[in-house]
Amino acid sequence: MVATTLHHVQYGRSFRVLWLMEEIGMQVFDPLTIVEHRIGTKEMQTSDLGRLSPAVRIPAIEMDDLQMSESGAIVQILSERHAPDLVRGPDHADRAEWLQWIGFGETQASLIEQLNLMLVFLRPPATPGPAVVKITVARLRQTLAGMESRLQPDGWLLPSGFSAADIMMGFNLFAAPYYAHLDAFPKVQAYKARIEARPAYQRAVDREGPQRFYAQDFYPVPAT
Ligand SMILES: N[C@@H](CCC(=O)N[C@@H](CS)C(=O)NCC(=O)O)C(=O)O
Repeated sequence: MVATTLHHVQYGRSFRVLWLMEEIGMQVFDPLTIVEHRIGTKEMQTSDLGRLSPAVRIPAIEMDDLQMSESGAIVQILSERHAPDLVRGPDHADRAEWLQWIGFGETQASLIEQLNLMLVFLRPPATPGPAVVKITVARLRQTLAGMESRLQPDGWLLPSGFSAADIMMGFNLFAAPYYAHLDAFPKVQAYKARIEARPAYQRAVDREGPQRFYAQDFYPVPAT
């Protein structure tokens, strides 16, 4: 058991860490303190998050011997320490793909983040530029198409099955449908359903409760 503090924003990238902890077993991270931050306010900047995260962002984690930020790195190190079945080590045939998908998680998430900034955080009189939103949605759809063409039939990202790379996509596939309809990506839709069927994912969702970030079900590209 390792006393753990997770710096968190509801359904933010720290959801990846929360879901991974549920997959590992919460008893490992006992006692667990979850520090809830208020995104989009000065609270994050004035908190002590900067001590842990060079960019002052969540997730950040503190354990006995470990202080770190960056969700991909946290997911990788916690899996290596506590869930070797979720790791594809240096000798594994899926090693390169495993690392690629962990990195891809952030390529896709950064597009969601840009859309969050433009369509959720921006307050009048500031307005998002429709052309930039349109390009960003197209780039997000490109990442979904890239997943669609590579997903294993009826499976996960890797031929060898469920891994920490899939856990990176929990945040992404929660948020992406607010900006891109998934109907055009049936394999991604089925993959999302497989993620949501996992008991550990469901326990993480129960912990989070109903999302409070998005005020509408879908954010279309603003009219020019
Ligand atoms: N690459 C980082 C990105 C972290 C990140 O941007 N987190 C967002 C929440 S999902 C955040 O803390 N945003 C606060 C801000 O932009 O001020 C990671 O994967 O952990």
